[in-house]
Amino acid sequence: MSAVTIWTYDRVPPPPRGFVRDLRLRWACEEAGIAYSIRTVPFHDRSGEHLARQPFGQVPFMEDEGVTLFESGACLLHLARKSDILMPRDEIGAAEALQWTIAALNSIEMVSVPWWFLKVSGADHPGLTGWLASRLDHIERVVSEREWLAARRFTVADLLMADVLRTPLVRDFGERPATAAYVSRVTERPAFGKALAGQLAHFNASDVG
Ligand SMILES: N[C@@H](CCC(=O)N[C@@H](CS)C(=O)NCC(=O)O)C(=O)O
Repeated sequence: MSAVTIWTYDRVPPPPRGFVRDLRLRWACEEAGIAYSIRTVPFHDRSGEHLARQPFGQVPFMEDEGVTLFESGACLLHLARKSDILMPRDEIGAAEALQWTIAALNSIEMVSVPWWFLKVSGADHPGLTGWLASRLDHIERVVSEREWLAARRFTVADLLMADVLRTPLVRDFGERPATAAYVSRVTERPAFGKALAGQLAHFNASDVG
């Protein structure tokens, strides 16, 4: 039994397989060589123990030797403390990685999630669309000037930013070649491939029986 346990749903429909946020935690563990096991909560019955561990009835959440955590960003930062592959040890590199991790969540995903949610609901909001375009244009400039967000090398910030930016609707929203190259560069990492394969195998197995 491994020390780190990652919780996800027992099943989800075909989309969003490959995009459920437990993938972020799997990916971080794969990068850092941290052994992990997967446990599940029911997709259709979010109550009781699930709400005690994740107050919004979402996934992922995790456990690590008595530490229990929800919010994928918090889980990633917790895992990143265990490995300098994810988080540089020097003060400046660590501060940069922390800054860009929060930026992925609070400057990009904070806009991209409501945007795609309204889009798939058939209720496009022009103001929100313009706001997202502006944020994506700024990221396009950033990644056209540097290969990695922090510390001149891959960190947990790239893992999270690439995961936010690889959302299909976001990828299809305008031509941003530096961002496309950045997302490819980060997701070509073998650890991402293993995490993705693991999540797909998990949800595909739930179709059987
Ligand atoms: N801010 C949360 C968002 C978690 C989240 O949106 N999880 C999705 C799966 S990727 C979910 O459980 N959605 C169902 C819901 O929101 O009810 C995090 O990053 O952990």
